[in-house]
Amino acid sequence: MSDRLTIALSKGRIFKETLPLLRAAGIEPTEDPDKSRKLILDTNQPGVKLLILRATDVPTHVQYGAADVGVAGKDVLMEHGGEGLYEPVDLEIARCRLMVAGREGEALPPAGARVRVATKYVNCARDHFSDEGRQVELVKLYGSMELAPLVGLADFIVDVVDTGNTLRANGLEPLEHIADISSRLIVNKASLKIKHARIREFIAQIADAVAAAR
Ligand code: PRT
Ligand code: MG
Repeated sequence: MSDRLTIALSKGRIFKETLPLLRAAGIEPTEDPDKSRKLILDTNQPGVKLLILRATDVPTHVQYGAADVGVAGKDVLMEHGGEGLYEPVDLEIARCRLMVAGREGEALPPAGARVRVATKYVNCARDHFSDEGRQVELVKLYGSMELAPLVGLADFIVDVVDTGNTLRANGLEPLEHIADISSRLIVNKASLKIKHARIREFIAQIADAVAAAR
């Protein structure tokens, strides 16, 4: 029983980039989550299952022990707060940068001026701007943040940026760097105690695979 391992993942880029790391740990899903409608996927190992979740829900499932371990972007972890979670390995995948962006040629005004910022990262944005001594009005969105400055919903956005193509395509430009982002292996603290040997082995296998991919 204590050998069972439930792994929380999101589909898309995190699933794709985690797959080779899981393979190195001897774990192969028997189905492709982008083709299956199943939310619990079996693997070649009888005790190992994958939960397919929204990226932002991965830390919550691991925090409450619905999954023993998971893979989540540092952006999602910073926003979540990370309570109840160990974060033993930087997987060095799904890299991007958390940035402040705005309309091309429009700088942030001096601190003191009221600005409105649209983002799904309201906690990260609040912390960042308060470090700068700025009071900002935050508008919580769940996606397509790049649209907000174009339609007058906000002056600036906080979002993750990879190539910068999405910003450019919408007449926006990056203004401030908040954090370098990559995905992390996260572990439920109680699981680590109860399934110590199995999870330690899994962490070591994943860490070795990350080092080998470097
Ligand atoms: O898509 P969904 O709303 O379901 O959830 P999600 O966007 O949180 O999940 P997903 O799978 O898109 O992203 C999962 C994780 O991948 C994020 O939490 C980040 O840690 C990481 N990551 C790496 C990225 C990107 N690169 C990225 N480019 N997440 C999102 N993007 C988006 C960004 O929001 C923007 O719209 O891609 C666009 C920018 O890309 P460029 O290349 O045009 O700059
Ligand atoms: Mg997305």
